[in-house]
Amino acid sequence: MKFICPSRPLQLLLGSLLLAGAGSALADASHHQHGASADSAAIGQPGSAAQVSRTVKVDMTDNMRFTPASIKVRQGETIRFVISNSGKIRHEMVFGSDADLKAHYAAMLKNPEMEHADDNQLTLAAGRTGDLIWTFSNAGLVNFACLQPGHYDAGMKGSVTVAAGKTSSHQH
Ligand SMILES: [Cu+2]
Repeated sequence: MKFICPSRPLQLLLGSLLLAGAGSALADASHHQHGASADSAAIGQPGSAAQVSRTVKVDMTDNMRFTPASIKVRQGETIRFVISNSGKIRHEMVFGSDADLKAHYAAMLKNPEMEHADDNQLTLAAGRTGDLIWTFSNAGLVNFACLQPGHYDAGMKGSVTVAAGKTSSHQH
């Protein structure tokens, strides 16, 4: 099977128009790179099993919802998310800023076969359950979503509210 990229002739056409000096209006309509990338450290970092303070169960279903979709933690907590896919199709839980998730989702839509695996996500086949351990080091909102094509648009997203202040310890 042979694929022909439809954007290529257009780019060539645009290029020749620009060279001919007739392309200023078209140049304005060309794609602009979204430069700003959120600081990934803001959402926290992978945690270790020894640090886990709490387990939170999250269920993913084919009606494109996380249950619960709203989770509250305290700054400094390390949470073991026990994530289940009780649907019949693949789902995933990906942590990120809203901007990062949107950008990642757009990339997934362009390339649905893209395999993506990272510390901040867990992709599960139908019926599977898995763990993701995450340390929430900063107060604020950490978003999560399923970036499988169509799922994010259908509202498969949620958030973790990280309350300010370290969890109390018994240091003297
Ligand atoms: Cu999904």
